[in-house]
Amino acid sequence: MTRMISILNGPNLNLLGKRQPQIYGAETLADVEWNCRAVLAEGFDLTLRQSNHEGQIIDWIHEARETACGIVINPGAFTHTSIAILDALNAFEGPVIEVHISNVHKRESFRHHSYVSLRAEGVIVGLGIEGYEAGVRRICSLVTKAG
Ligand code: DHK
Repeated sequence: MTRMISILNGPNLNLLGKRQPQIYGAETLADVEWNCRAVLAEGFDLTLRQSNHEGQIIDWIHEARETACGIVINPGAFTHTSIAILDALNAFEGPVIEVHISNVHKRESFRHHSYVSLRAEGVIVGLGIEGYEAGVRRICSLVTKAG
């Protein structure tokens, strides 16, 4: 049976490739999906989605309880504000990897705290969109090891 990885993206990441390319780079979410598909282990598949709405992201995390073996999530600015997304992730049983394209620790202090990090098995920051590929690899490895 194919195991699904859910890649979730929060607000403003629909503009990836267009907004502040000096911070977030020139590549788009379509590039992220393409690159992540290239590193999938055998027997795994993925979906990549983005929403500007907190409730939609929460609904997708709930859906993942039934459909996904792991979650790679870049919650955008909700990282720093959303206890509700943390609670939803706490209701998901598989591994969670948190990704930030930029090095949030080099930026404003309000970006240094993450609610999601309280739940995530791993946190990847500042690797550009390669962070998503690292997240997908890690989910494949953790899920395979868990059997
Ligand atoms: C993306 C955002 O939209 C910001 O709100 C976060 C994150 C950082 C990123 O680096 O991918 O603070």
